[in-house]
Amino acid sequence: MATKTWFNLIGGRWIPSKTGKTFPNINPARTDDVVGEFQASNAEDVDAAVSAAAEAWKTWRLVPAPKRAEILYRAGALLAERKEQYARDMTREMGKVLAETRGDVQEAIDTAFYMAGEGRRLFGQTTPSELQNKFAMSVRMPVGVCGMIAPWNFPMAIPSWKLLPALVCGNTCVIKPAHETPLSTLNLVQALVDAGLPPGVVNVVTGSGSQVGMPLVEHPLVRAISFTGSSEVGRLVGQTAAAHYKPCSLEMGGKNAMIVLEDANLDLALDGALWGAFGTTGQRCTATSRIIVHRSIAQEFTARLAARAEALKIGDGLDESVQMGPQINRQQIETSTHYCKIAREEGAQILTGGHPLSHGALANGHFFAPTVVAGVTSGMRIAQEEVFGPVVSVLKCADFDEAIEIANNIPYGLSTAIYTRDVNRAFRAIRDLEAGITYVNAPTIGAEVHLPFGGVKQTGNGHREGGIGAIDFYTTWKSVYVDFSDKLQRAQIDTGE
Ligand code: UN1
Repeated sequence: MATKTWFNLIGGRWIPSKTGKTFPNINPARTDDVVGEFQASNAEDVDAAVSAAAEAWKTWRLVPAPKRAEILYRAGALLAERKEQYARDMTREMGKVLAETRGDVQEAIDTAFYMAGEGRRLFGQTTPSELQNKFAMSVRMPVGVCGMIAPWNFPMAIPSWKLLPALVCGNTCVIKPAHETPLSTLNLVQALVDAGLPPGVVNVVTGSGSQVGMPLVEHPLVRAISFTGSSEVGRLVGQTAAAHYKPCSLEMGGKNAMIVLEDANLDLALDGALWGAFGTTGQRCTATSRIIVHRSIAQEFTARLAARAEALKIGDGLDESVQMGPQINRQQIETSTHYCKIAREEGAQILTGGHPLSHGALANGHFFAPTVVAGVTSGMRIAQEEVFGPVVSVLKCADFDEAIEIANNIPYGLSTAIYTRDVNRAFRAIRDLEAGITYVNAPTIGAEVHLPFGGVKQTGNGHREGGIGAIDFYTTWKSVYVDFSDKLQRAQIDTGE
């Protein structure tokens, strides 16, 4: 079968890049399977897309928000109809198992319905004026053209977190999907187009970070930037946006801790650890990558975790019986391998895994064995740096206070979890864990779309996706004063004294 070629969406037309070049999208479970050819775009394509978005903004911003929302409702319904196909496409381009890619599409459906609901809210405030016969209020205004750069690990959910709130607020968008997973973003945008989104309101430009991402961040007509990805690239994006005084939302790394206290339900904690560490092959910024276990139960917990990790069925995520798919590419396999080597050199013990898998049906894919590292202490690099693979470290703690101290002793602050049946300690953990998200008796993954998503410290720069945080980012406040006194009234001066 001939490989299908996919195009950029610019001004409502699916068109090739000005470069005339494409790049292949490769299935990470079987690298001889090419999902499609995608446009290898450059700054010229970005410029065309931004111009189309700027033109479309003139009318889109005037469409009443509840009407904009109707398009989101229809898009949500279309995504629900197409869920199975889009999930299969996603497993093929990204690798995670079908149950998870169905969840990823579901997250976009949830976002569509939630953000459509916001179309009838977008509340501002009315407030008394300090002067007589004067009315004061604040209203949310759209920002303008928004530039978005998405990661490959949630190829539909995360683009939906960016596009859908931006749209309901009256912005127009140019999105660069991750180089590894452009199809899922195109699928999401196809649903929006089929739902009646006017031309130019969303534009998609595929390609690399340097050729597409950076020109998008730098473009003078782009008013705000939303980026999800590595801390390394995020720093560059943030600095560039700052140089142009653009609001910029960065969502980056994590080194998420799960605390398991001595009174925890151990079976439950094990289920959580397995899902948190090896779901999405550990390639979530919320992945459980450190488990801090009370020393009295550490031996039993670690042995059982290693046994369960070893028993996971690894393979092509399109096979319903497979529990963990491949990593996204060769480079990620090298990173996982490298960190296992570092852990050994630091004196930690690899209880299971620690190496790529290439036997039998796994020969053509980027597979890595689920890995449990024991004997880890908080200062080790394996306990400090993000691996973004199926590698989890177990650390011991003497008590609750030490557990919190270890959990907080990292540069990141995205997600955290605590397993305990003691409500007092659970609430202290909620208060004391330095993170944007804390779970009690559940693993570090599983955020829902109507709550703020993001973190503290080097995880982000203070913005939130999801929930009302997204509406805050994609709108700007306008304060409005209406003076009906028919005379000049001077604030702070005509005080009536
Ligand atoms: C990510 O880890 O990059 O909470 C996003 C979760 C998902 C989203 C994760 N709903 O794990």
